[in-house]
Parts: sequence; C-alpha cells; structure tokens
Amino acid sequence: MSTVVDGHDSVIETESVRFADVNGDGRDDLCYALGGVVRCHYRDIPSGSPDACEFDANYLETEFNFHLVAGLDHSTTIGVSDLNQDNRLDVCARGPDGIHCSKNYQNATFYSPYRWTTRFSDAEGWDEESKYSTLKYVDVDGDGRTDVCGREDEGIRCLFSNGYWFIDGGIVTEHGDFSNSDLTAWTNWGSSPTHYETIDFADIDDDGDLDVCGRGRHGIYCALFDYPTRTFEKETRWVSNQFLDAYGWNQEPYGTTIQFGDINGDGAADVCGRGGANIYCGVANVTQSRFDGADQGAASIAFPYWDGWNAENRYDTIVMTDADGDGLQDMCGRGYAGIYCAFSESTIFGGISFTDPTSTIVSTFGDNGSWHTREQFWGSVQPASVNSNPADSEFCGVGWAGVYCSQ
Ligand SMILES: [Ca+2]
Ligand SMILES: [Ca+2]
Ligand SMILES: [Ca+2]
Ligand SMILES: [Ca+2]
Repeated sequence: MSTVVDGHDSVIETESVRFADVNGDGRDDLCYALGGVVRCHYRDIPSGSPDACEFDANYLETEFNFHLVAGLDHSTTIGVSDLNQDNRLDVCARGPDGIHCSKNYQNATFYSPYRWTTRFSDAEGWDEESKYSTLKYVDVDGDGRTDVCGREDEGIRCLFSNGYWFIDGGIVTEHGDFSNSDLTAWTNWGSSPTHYETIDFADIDDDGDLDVCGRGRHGIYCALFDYPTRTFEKETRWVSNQFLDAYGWNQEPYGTTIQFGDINGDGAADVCGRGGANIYCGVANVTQSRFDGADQGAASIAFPYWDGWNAENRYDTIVMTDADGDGLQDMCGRGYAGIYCAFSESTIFGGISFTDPTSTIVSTFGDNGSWHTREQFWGSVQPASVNSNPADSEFCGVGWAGVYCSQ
C-alpha cells in the first residue's frame, strides 16, 4: 500500500489514475491528476521485498492550462503513451479546445504541454459522454508513435502522430460505418454504451496495424486498417451468432463488457464478452473475416448474474488482461472476495476454453473489503504490471487510504 494519492476522493479524480511504465524499467509507474497537473511517481523497488507496493515519494509533473479534474470529460481522457518513439512515455489530455500533450525529456522532466490538435473540442461535442468515453490513445498505423482516435456522429476519427502534432485526415471510416446512421450495421452507434463503449482498436488480422471493431445491433462489426491510405476499409460483420440485441446484449451488464484481445496466441485479436452465466468468445479467422465459436460458452460457468455480477460495481470491472503471463488474454473481474479470473486455455487448433473463475487470484478489492461501496474505489481497480514479472498482470486500485496493488 502506498499513500501518494491520499486525498483523491471523487470519481473524477480517481478516473485520472494511470499505471504505465513511464521510465521504461519494466514496471508500471503511477500517474494521476491534481488540479491542472499530471504527476507521475516512479515505481520503487524496495530492497529485500522487491514486489512490495511502493511508489517513490519524488515525482515528475507537467501542468496543463486547463483543469483536469473539472469533469470526467477531461480526467478520463488522460493518456500516458509514447508519442514520438523514444521509448519514454508522454502525457496527453483533452482540454476544452482540443488535445494537449507534454513530452517526456529523458525521464528527467516533462516539456510544457501544447495543443496537438484542435479536434475533439467541446465545440465539436466531445464533452458528451458518448464521445469522450470513446477516445483512445493507440498506435493505429503501427509506426511506433501513438495516435488518437474516437467516435463522433459521422464515424471514427483518427489523427496520426508525427512526433510533434496529430495530423487530421478527417473521418477514417467509410460510408457511415460506426456513425449515428450506419446502414451496414443498422445501428446508431451513439445511441447506447452497449455500442459505443465496445468500440476498440485491435489487430484482428495480425498485420501489425490496428483495426476497428464494435458491437452493432446484430453482432460484431469490424473494419480493417489500410496502411497506405491511413483509413479503414468497409466494415463487415465478424460475428452474427452472438452479441446481438436479440440475445440480450443491448443490456449494459452484458454489452458493455465486450472486449478484443488475443486469447489463443496466434497473434490476431479475438473477441470476448460476459453473458448472463458465462463468457462468450470468438477467435479471429482472418481468411474468412469472422470470429468463430462465439455461440458456445467459453467456460462451464463464469460471472453469473445469480452471484451478483449484474451489479455495476462488478460487471463494469470485468477486463481482458493476461493475468498469468502465458501470452493468452484472460477475463478478470472484481467480486465478493477479490479478483476472479477465467484463464484462457484456448489453443490455435483446440478451440476456445477458459477455466471457471471459482476462486480469487487476489484477495484485496472485494466487497468484503468495502470496495463496492463507492465508485471511486471499485471504478479505480485495474490491471497493472508492478512486480518483477513483466509478462503477467497485477491489480491496483485506489482505496480509503491510498493506492493498493497486488503482488
Ligand atoms: Ca502511429
Ligand atoms: Ca490489422
Ligand atoms: Ca487470436
Ligand atoms: Ca493468460
């Protein structure tokens, strides 16, 4: 336990907390907002107990010319990522007039932030939850420089980093894909978090760039990235036998849990989501442009509604992460007695298989420790890599007295 963010007592503040390896030593550091400042504490490695949760009392910080904790439309848009491919993490945040970023100088200081784009402004509606919640810092074109993408009424907008600013190429999806009037998916993507919250950027064809996928009314739709034009190809339906409105996925305890990642180790991102009594996953079949196997439950039972997993303080914490470090993405969530994981045992030839999450892997963060009582507690629980094994993930969260991390 570390007390460096003691005093963070609102959801807006805890939503600013980021665990990221700012200085490149293989362990995640702790960043968070205080007023207009983003402050980062490096992970300490105490001698004798190298996995104890300690962050250095000293910090690096950078001050923006707007308030980061004035609203969720700012605090949730803080990104800690490498904008210029120097393997040092930089800091960005959405202000009222666009996105501002501050570059890391040799892990010794942050340069003063400046505006990298006038897009994503309040004037363009990005102070609305259905827009700012889709903002992601991702290296879409795979050139090593982190780009920024989000969904607006007309579709997906991505701006590409050149190391100095974000280049605006306009809407990068075709013919209304992912828009409010998507006639391919028959979906208004801004109408429900079970659509817009599921939109993510993942490499579903294993060619090194990130493609875009999300849940429409009738299944999962994806569009492959086209590197030469820096745009996405026409979207197609990748899952038609699961994740449909008609199967109940328009309800938030199910639809908002859909995520993309590689569960079988072939390099291509797959899709998983939590249903009423089980998780459902489809594995990418690149040649057929579809995710296979999503009609069958992936475990025998996982995160069932009758065990309390329809409470927002549980289902909203369900996350895809490689918790055991075997290279396969698992599905984990915060429940009664701590963190529960369904571990992927899927193989390229053996189909989709997950263990049943019947016991905890981490005994902190449970309802029995009062983590369910306030959103600033349960909403802050997230995977991080803070111990001596960089392959697996630990869990960290902001509790009553500061930051807690598992070992
Ligand atoms: Ca890039
Ligand atoms: Ca790709
Ligand atoms: Ca895969
Ligand atoms: Ca795993």
